Amino acid sequence: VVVPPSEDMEAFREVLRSSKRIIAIAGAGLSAASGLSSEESESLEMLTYSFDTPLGIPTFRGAGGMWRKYDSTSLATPEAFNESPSRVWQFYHYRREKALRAQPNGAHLALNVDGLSQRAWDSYISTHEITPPKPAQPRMLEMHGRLFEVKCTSANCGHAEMNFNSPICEALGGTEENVEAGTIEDDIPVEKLPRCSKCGELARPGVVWFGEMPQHLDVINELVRKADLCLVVGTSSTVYPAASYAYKVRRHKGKAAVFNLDKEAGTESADFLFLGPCEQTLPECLG
Ligand code: BJW
Ligand code: ZN
Repeated sequence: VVVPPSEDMEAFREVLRSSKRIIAIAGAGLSAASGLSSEESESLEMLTYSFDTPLGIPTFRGAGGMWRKYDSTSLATPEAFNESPSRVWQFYHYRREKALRAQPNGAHLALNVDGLSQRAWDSYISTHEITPPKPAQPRMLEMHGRLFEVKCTSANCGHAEMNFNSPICEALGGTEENVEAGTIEDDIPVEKLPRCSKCGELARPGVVWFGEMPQHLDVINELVRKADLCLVVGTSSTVYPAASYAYKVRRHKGKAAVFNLDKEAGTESADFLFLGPCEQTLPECLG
């Protein structure tokens, strides 16, 4: 018999209070509602409650997801990059520009996990004039890499660095509209795409594509093995190994709670389900 997950917030809070090792798996849905307004970010209060706008960062799957316009294997694989670095770079340039302009939302603040969470946290610290405790372990592990890292494609060099330039190179500037429209053209010569700052070879985004090894797996596996509560936030739970973590935590009698717009996403491995925008449900449940 499959027991449907509970939506009882009080029961969840009880589990939360008694849990000692909590992990959260955050997917693209965490930032889906992070809008483009900058004036609104001035006060933290506003920043936390003002992002029910449709202007956000597109997810991969689900309503408005990028994989509805594009085939994931034509953009997020090493083979796609070899075939057309121009096409793949246009996709990543578009996403960099979106992320650069986005503001953290209530879910980032509640979880304090990614680049946007760091900004929410920094803003919280400066508003409240507190010194944060040093975490024993890194707060966040970016297992699928970083949009703002740029890596050399030459095995001899391997240089990697963070790069927040907008645009990342002249030739990519202005190509965002095509990506949005679903019509990327393979028209940028490879010498005009981002190049390694050390050796001049072609550079690639520092993300993890299908078929590549996710990062920090040793630490992550250890955290999963010991976790007594697993929060699954804004992810379709379709990409492995991340999609298996909630199941693994439950297998050793830990609990799992899903925060998603879609009642089908990952809920076969959940004790709790909080259906709705995570920028609202997470602060409510964790706050
Ligand atoms: C909201 C919301 C709001 C919206 N509030 N919710 C068959 C079986 C098993 C595995 C495989 C298999 N065939 C191939 C594989 C392996 C493959 C895989 O899993 N493929 C599947 C498609 C089947 N995996 C890999 O290749 C991985 N590597 C690997 O396996 O290495 C070997 C290995 C062996 C043994 C052990 C360990 C490793 C690598 C995967 C790399 C994925 N890369 C990407 C791109 C990253 C770079 C970039 O940013 O472009 O990662 S693809 C993309 O999908 C991205 C994401 O991290 C990943 C998951 O997506 P996510 O985050 O779940 O987003 P969405 O869009 O799917 O979902 C958004 C959700 O949010 C939806 O549910 C919405 O409803 C919800 N939402 N707004 C709450 N406001
Ligand atoms: Zn190089």
